[in-house]
Amino acid sequence: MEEILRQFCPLASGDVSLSVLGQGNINDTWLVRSSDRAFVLQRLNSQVFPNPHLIMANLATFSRHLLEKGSPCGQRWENSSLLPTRSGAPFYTDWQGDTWRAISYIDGTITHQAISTSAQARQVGWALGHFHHLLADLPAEKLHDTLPGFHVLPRYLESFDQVLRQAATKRSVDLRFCLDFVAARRAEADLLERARRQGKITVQVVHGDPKAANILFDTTTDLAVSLIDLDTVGPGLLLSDIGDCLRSCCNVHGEESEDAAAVEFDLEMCRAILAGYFSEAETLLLEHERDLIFHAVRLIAFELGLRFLTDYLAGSTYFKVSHTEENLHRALVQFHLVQSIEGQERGIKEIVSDVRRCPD
Ligand code: GN1
Ligand code: MG
Repeated sequence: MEEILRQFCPLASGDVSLSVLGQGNINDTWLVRSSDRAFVLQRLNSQVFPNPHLIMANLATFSRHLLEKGSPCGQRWENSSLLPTRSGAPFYTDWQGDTWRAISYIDGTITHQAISTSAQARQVGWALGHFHHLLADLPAEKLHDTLPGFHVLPRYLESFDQVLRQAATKRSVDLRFCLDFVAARRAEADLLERARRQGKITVQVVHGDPKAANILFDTTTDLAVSLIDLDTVGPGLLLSDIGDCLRSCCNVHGEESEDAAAVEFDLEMCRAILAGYFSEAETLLLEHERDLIFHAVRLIAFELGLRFLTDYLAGSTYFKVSHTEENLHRALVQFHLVQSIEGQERGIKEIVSDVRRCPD
């Protein structure tokens, strides 16, 4: 680690403290503190992100854009940026071929693994809307697609089918539930993709992973300060981001809930998030796109469950796990969330039309 730290700052040993930051499913992250500086150090998962130079190029492009736009927005707002190595490179490759990079640390902030109040939920929506608003005039083709097929549900179904054909996993009760769940819903899975192909929905620069834990809140005011984890920022659908944010933040039990059957989609959180979003990004979404919000949240929860399930069947090589059944349990949590979303279709659609008429 000393060798790696030396790439980013001239530290004498003993002068520095390292602590694990966050609970990401993909990369490894630490907070590095010394007497005169603090920064975030990350080891990128090279299996998930095999082209680190494209990610760093994207980071540089949209960071420049955000810096140029930096107009006041009525509350504290900061964007993290890439810190080059001491020799001026955007990242460091170690002797094992792993990629390391440093990112600025936004002090005086915390993350919430799950959202617990509607004030926080409103802030979540505002922050996502603000992020979309800031990036709305950055042409999507200026960014590389770092994860081809990301959030393309029919592609995930194809790889699920392929993995399932080869899997020799014992069919437990939970696994059978998940397989039946997928079989019953796969026919309508290409709804958003079809609309995208027909040019009916907006492709612009999106975050790609706006889950609860990727939003920084000010430690004192509990107001949103930043969206972090920017590796998936790139061309995508506003509806995927909105859906993913609702999927994560309206599940107040959290993604790692022990009791999958107790997981629910919380309508009051949904109302507060959408009100916050539309207060900041009213004009970005077309009228008929708003009508698709219910499907966007339903489908992205289904997609994440399917991704966890596929990874479970493939031997958990994508998402980090601490035990062999973890990805199956995560899939169950998402599928129970889908059921709760489906059961509240009317309520969710009513909220969408309420907040569109009166975002405040
Ligand atoms: C992964 O980076 P991290 O761990 O926050 C995943 C997201 C999922 C999320 C679920 C690149 O995000 O798509 O929604 O786990 N990121 C990637 O927690 O696959
Ligand atoms: Mg991520």
